[in-house]
Amino acid sequence: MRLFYSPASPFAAKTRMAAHHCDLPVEAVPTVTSDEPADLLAANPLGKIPVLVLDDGSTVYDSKVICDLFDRMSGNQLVPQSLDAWRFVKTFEALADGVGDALILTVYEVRYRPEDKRYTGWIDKQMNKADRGLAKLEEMLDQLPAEPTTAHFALAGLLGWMRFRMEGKIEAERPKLAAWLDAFPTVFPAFTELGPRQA
Ligand SMILES: N[C@@H](CCC(=O)N[C@@H](CS)C(=O)NCC(=O)O)C(=O)O
Repeated sequence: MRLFYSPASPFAAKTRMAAHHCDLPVEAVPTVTSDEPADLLAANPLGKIPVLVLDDGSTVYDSKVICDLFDRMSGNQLVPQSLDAWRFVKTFEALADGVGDALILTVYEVRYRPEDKRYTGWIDKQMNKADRGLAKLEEMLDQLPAEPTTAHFALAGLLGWMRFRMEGKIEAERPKLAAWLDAFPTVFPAFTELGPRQA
């Protein structure tokens, strides 16, 4: 299996950590989405990473579906199967991903839009979504299962990315999440290698 990724992407890091946890062989293919390379667009018309290309050539996206596939391939090593635990983990994962989506839009607004065309009302709206989401994630943190799940990998991807894209924000505003991230490599040592890093 091949996985289109970039070192900074929180969503790609989530799927790479998940594959490692399940001991699934994945070849990581570095990809620059802003170049819109033909092989990426052929694999995912949205031009986003992560994308998984299976050995038979079929493609899988986005990060939630890739993680669900890994979960099925590994005999449910990523998501607990009791109804309540499944609901909690998948909702936590969706919230962490949603915070990432909102924050990435604020980054893209600055990166891709000329300064005189930027709209701070839009950035504020996305930032408010992210801030409400981070508060809720902090509230839910104690209920995470002890064993790593897709919720853990989504949160570690998000917070690891925030550490360099929004330096100081989690430490100043969400110290419980910051402490959780600091401790995560002791629970999952491969975070040091597979967590998001500034390209
Ligand atoms: N919901 C998607 C989000 C993926 C996403 O936004 N990826 C970013 C990189 S972190 C991307 O590919 N951006 C390029 C673009 O939007 O064109 C997922 O969970 O995989």
